[in-house]
Amino acid sequence: MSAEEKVSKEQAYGADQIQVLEGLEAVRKRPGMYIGTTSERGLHHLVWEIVDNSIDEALAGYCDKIQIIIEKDNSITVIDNGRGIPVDIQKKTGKPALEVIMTVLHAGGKFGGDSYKVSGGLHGVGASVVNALSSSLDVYVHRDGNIYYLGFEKGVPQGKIETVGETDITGTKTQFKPDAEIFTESTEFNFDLLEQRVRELAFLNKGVTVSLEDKRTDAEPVAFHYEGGISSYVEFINRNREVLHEPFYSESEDEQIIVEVAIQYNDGFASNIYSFANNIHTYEGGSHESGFKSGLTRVINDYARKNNMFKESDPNLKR
Ligand code: 0RA
Repeated sequence: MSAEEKVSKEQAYGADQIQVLEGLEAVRKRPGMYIGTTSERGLHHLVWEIVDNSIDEALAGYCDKIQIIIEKDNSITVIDNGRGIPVDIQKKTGKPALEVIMTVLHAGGKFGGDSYKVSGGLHGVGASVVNALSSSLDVYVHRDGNIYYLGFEKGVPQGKIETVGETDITGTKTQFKPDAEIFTESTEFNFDLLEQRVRELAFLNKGVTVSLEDKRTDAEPVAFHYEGGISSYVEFINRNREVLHEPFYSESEDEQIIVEVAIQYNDGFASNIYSFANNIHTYEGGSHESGFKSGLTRVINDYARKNNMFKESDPNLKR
């Protein structure tokens, strides 16, 4: 590298650093713009932003275990057995991928790579926002036989990545403590609230074990793992009802869009449809849900007509 090249590279690096610091400052100044609210809900949202990255690693096929631990001091540890966040220097930024993921806003789409972030939190803003809103955040990466460490305070890296040991596993461990200066209402995590979503994530991501442990109490950790995925979910929803059959299940893919459906009728007359898109419960439905309803109604009507289950004069079933 020539002297000029070196200077221009250093300037680019300096400009980059300023952008990062400005980004972190923007998040801390208006956290609501990034996580919706700094209430209990926003506090818990931080957990899902970190867990989503592990879920994405699971969706990519590299991770089948995610552990969430509420520590005694109400910090949160998330451990996955994925590939480990890359620590090598990125060409584009001249910085380690790990540092970029943890400090650059919207390093979504995913982490500036060519794959897209699939699992979405409510706002899908990523680890850097959690980092900015945490008094401390520590990442340990197990990768290539080494354990790498990088620590942050209020999003700012406290040094360079260090090698702190050797390992024969791969994965990422992130521990963060939400900043009490930001979460002024409460920095205490609610086990039941976390457990509900942990169970849901396990139903929605079949084969992935998601566990939750509360070190503030001496309760046993809970772990959820459903080989049946959303089929297990409908069985769970119907657990206190008379069911009429085993769940019907179908999965298909078209133009990289994967659709999964599980149906199980019970002896009641109320219909409950739960729809999700990218792991997010779409409470108000949408074209995915209404399209499904129309399709199901049409198929049932066609079947019933063809098999003379209606009288000629009977109207079709309505959706
Ligand atoms: C390999 C490549 C990339 C990310 C990861 C592994 C990875 C990230 C996280 C975050 C939490 N756990 C993780 N485990 C693995 C980058 C891929 C890309 O840029 O598309």
